[in-house]
Amino acid sequence: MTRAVLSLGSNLGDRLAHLTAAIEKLTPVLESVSTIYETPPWGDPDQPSYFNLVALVEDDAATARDWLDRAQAIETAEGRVRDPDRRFGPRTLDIDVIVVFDAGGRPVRSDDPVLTLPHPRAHLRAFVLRPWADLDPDARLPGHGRIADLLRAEPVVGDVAAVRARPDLRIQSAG
Ligand code: PH2
Ligand code: MG
Ligand code: MG
Repeated sequence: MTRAVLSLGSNLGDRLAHLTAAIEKLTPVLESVSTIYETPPWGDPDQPSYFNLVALVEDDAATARDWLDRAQAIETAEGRVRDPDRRFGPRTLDIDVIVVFDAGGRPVRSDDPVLTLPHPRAHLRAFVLRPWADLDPDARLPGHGRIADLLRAEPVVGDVAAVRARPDLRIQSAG
């Protein structure tokens, strides 16, 4: 059994529909899913706000690479088009693999630029940490410590107030 923490985001088109479609596709491996948060765009301010959530997934034998391949297949199905000139630009659906835990519960470490694990910027992103804390306030980001502590620390603490829970938005899961 391997487990992964996935960060999902959408800020183009029907944001709720893209997230809903992604969660439906993940249903067979889905352990839990956070509330949706509406979040200001990070890194490239000239774009609409995002809907972000975090999902915990688990599967018998999925490798870290398998989780990335699944994430990218779902992005493609939701019409993701990559703009090489706007690394942090708008997107219909983004699914980032934040951490993978191997069968022994140990975090997988990788410095492969295609899939760096744990995700090298997750500890700086309120839009990842805040929904993750909903699911597991005691969770730890390997190399950085407890999520709850990261949310209170510089430089994230200033961004947390702008990350707004949207409990009015519900993912209607078919499963
Ligand atoms: N993703 C990005 C760039 N900026 N900002 C927010 N709020 N949420 C995101 O998911 C996001 C972003 C690139 O992946
Ligand atoms: Mg991303
Ligand atoms: Mg991505």
